[in-house]
Amino acid sequence: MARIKTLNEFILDRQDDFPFATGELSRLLNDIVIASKIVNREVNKAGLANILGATTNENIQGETQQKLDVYADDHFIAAFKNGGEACAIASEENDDFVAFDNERSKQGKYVVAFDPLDGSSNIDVNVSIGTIFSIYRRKSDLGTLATKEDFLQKGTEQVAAGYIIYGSSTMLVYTTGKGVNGFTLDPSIGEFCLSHPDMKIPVDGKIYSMNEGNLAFCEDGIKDYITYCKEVDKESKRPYSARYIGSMVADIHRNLIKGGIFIYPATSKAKEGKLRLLYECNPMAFIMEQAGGVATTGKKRIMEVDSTGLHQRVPTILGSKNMVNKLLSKL
Ligand code: P6P
Repeated sequence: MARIKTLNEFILDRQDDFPFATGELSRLLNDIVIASKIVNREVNKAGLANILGATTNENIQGETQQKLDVYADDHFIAAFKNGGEACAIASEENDDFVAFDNERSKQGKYVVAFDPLDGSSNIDVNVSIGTIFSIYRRKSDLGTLATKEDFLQKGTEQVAAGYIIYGSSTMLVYTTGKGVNGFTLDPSIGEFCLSHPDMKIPVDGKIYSMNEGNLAFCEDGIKDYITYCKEVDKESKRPYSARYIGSMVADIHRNLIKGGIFIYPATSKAKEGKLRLLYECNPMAFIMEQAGGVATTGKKRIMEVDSTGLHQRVPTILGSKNMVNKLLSKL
């Protein structure tokens, strides 16, 4: 039986991937691991604890905050603040970024943007949800308070990105620019263990993921592509399957493994689409490209989009190369 490799061992083994690495990024990734285990514990028993349901608060998106959202946000922020490797964070649940004003954190080399619990509208119906994170080197000087410019970097500047999916099992999938690796949490030992080494998205697929309720408000090229997916080919085989969970982490994770395309485009109601560049689209784009897929706004590579705001939205098309290229041919 092959020896189990834990995420901690994997991170340490790969530390040499970073020239002049002195372990800070490894420790930052471990901070994420710790927080994800705490969140996982609560997500798994959300139905029992009085942690289900929504608070009376709204986040900057105008979305009602689910109690687990707030719980996850608090614990990830605490992990980053106590870990000392990050000098600041930006979160979907916080209007502005949070610069940690203590001497140790001000020496932190990194900033982290994250969505603590993406897909949270699915919490009460027991559908998979996830955490998405994106890590940048700070631009501001060590020893000073972080600035907003530390976050307003192109996706190509990310040093690491990943997600945790709280589903039938809990997995952590991440990249540091040297491929994508997936780890499954073994509850019996409380460790994430390497289960999906060197993940690659199939170059083609038969799954398209889109909220077709928005189709009437999309440009004709998107409509044409969805029509193409539904056309019965000459052998009258059913060409494609529609799979849409409404939880980005779950939809992307499935397509990463099986092949597919995820589409959240601009509409006449939302000119820049719905998904956020900083803590949803850029990290997922980094993962997708590192796994051999394509990540585009329909006009340009997502990771080349200029970052102009913490909660900036972009049209999002992610997935198997051949499927994305087919869609792009119709735009
Ligand atoms: P819609 C969840 O709220 C989220 O941010 C993503 O996880 C998901 O892909 C998308 O929004 C779903 O949006 O409009 O289809 O409900």
